[in-house]
Amino acid sequence: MKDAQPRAIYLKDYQQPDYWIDTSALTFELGEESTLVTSTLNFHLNDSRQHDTLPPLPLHGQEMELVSVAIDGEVIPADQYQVDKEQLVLQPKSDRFETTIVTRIKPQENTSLEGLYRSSSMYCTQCEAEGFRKITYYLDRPDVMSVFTTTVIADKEKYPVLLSNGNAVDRQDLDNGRHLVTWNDPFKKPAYLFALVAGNLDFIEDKFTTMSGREVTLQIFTESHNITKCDHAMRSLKKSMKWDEDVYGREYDLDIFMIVAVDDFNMGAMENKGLNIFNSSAVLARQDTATDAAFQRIEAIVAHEYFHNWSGNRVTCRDWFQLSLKEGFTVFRDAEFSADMNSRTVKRVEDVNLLRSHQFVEDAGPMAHPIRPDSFIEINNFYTLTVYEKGAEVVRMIHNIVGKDGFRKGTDLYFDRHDGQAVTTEDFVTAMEDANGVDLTQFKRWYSQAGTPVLDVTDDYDEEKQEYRLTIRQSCPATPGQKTKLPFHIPVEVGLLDGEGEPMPVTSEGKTTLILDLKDEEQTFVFTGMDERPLPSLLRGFSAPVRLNYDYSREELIFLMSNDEDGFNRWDSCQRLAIDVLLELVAAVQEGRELVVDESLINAYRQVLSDTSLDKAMVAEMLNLPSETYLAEQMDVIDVDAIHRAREFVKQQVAVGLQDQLLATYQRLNIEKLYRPEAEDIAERVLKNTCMAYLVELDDVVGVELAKSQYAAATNMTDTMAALNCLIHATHESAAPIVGKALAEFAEKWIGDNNVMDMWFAAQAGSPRTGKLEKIKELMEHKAFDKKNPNKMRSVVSVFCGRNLVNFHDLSGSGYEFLADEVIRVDTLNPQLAARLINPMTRWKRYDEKRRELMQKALKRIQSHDLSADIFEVVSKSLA
Ligand code: 7MK
Ligand code: ZN
Repeated sequence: MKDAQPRAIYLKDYQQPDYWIDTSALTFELGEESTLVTSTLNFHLNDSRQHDTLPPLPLHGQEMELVSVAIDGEVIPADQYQVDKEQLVLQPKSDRFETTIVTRIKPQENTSLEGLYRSSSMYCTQCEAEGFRKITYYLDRPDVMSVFTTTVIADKEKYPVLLSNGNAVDRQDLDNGRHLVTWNDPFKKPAYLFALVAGNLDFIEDKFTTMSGREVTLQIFTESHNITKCDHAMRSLKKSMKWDEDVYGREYDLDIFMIVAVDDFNMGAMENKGLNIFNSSAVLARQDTATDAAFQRIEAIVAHEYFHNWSGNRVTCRDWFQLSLKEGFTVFRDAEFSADMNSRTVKRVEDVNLLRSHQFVEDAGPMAHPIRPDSFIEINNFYTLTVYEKGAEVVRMIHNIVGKDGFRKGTDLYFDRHDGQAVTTEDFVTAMEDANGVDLTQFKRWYSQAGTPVLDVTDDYDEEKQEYRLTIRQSCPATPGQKTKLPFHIPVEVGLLDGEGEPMPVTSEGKTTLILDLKDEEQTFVFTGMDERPLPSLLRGFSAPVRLNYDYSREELIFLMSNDEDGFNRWDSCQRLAIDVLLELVAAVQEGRELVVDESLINAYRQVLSDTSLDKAMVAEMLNLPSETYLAEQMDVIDVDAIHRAREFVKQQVAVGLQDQLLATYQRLNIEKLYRPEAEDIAERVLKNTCMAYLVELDDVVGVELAKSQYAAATNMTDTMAALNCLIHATHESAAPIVGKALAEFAEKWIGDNNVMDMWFAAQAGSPRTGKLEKIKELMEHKAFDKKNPNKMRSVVSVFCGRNLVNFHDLSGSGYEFLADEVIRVDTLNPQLAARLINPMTRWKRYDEKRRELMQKALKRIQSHDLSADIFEVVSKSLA
């Protein structure tokens, strides 16, 4: 343990600061040995706070050397301020004053990738949430907003490109081969949105004319060897700018918008004002280097960061407990954008899959928290699926409650009312209420209560009265610190199908779908004039982030699958059927019974494959068996081996049962075509490759031959990776020699491309057959591997521990010891990365006794080290 145990911070303790900052002028002298930062800040006293005398001014600051402090031009002697590892405390003598603080930092030694650091040949920053305090002493909190002017000085030959937020207002050549660029950002912003980049970078440029006719310059910067991979991000940016004007009436506000790609980055990307910094994996794409999934992810992330310019930057968060204010809202915005650009139902299915297989797990684990947490030890641990994805679901529910036009009225009021302010989730909901005249008091419990609500639905039909009654009971399991919960306001969208599969009217106007507002613990909804017993289609479009139980028979699920007018529920019925069949087989494996796959699943899949009215991407989604992670979620005691056996068995039986149809579908779709990363073409590829993945399950060369030829002929990375993955997973003996050769050739060809090599690493680390622990360790010694790089670590360690369940959970405990070693090593370099890596071990209570003990032991070993606040919080909450 560290000398002092990290302490929790509480939302209820929020207070405004005693001083505000009006302007921040920063000068960076980037040198080989160290970087000198000169900061000149103009403060004024916050009059809305009570003071008898002028309060002290504590400024955040970490890991830097204080060179000098002056107030209003007078140097302050060291006995007139206090400085320790976390802060510098000054004593102001008037209610308006200017500080000039000089600090020295060493970006080249900064491995945390927070603050100012180096990534390959360049300098870059990441300040959200609290990284700015590693650059200079400051009021590093989001409610302190000021106008920034930034001057960057560096060697002109090594760092010809010098960037910061806003508009470039000065450029000069200096002595000793150095040069200077000054940037001014006229919009007040908190320090977490500050950015600086210096390097020898190439860029592509384009223009966008805004709705009011202003011309904006768009630039994307990368190291020169990646410059041919920026076009897709540029197209995505222009689409995003147009969409935010069309759908939200939001226009861009500076003359220039820049994106920079860096290889070493903890997250996907960052919305710094006018200067977004991206993980290279979230920008760079060319048909031969990136898969369709990567193209779509890039489009979504570019949009997400761009949309933050309004939902996050123009209107920001008062404190970090409000993180979901900007993140939940912005994820909702980017999801709607992706739905409009591609297939709406497919996007919904992908998002619900992510929520159910990962966010639900988080909500049921030791780190469970409401979308607006009450407390945290380390804020970096709260950039979670709960804050982001569940947060977006909560915004979506508001959207559905007030309707599309009502939502737009609400956002117009919110942006208008709060432009230039740092606000709370409460303010967001109030704007929605005020614009629509609705009362969301009960609804707001979604912000304060953690855990995934459960809906138990029963029904009955009274033939005489021609009445159908749906009874819904809600409950929510206890979560840390919240034993009991009050009922939520849950919008449950439902429809009813008659015996022919036709939709029945459910409202007096004859509509066939309706939102039921569930507000009590138990409510019964009565439908009259029902001349036959209907089959209910429940929670259409996944209208609320809940688990829903209704006792469907397999026949009913198949019926819904082919007849429901709600596309999402057609998919969901198929999933429910597959889960039902799979869990039955898991039990059979555990009891040593013979394994037999219910023919009804195979018949259902046959029907899906031949349904030409369905979007091909939907067919692929329906044929996708639920992941091992999601199946694990459904069990009281997780049995990874039984889950794996059962799932492999079903895959193989589906392949046997549908062999001809799978092959025919593959051949029909495997045609030479110009590559376009557009929804229709992507759908064809994904369905083709799904069929191939089944065919390699056969005890036959046919699948292996297909994969081999596709691998040889592929002209895009989607087809290349799909074929490589099929070869890796194939069980037939003919695959082994081919896969070794393919992997070697692949590495030789792509050794210089970081993002492509990440896929090569992940493909091997995630395979139950090739990805044994020995292989994992070997991959980490590969010359293209970098033990400090987050993308590399995730592609091997996180993929192994999170997806390769049978090997990670090996009964020897070797997987747990390996992860503990890595967490301990990484924690000294990059605590944020370490905290993400440890995640799979935090769920130890869900496993059998032997594994529980082994994981607990590994966690305790981690706990015995000198830990960062990040790992301290995760480990202590997990063991509690
Ligand atoms: C997404 C914060 C940033 C986790 C998921 C992102 C981060 C963490 C991108 C970093 C973001 N503000 O835009 O939300
Ligand atoms: Zn974001």
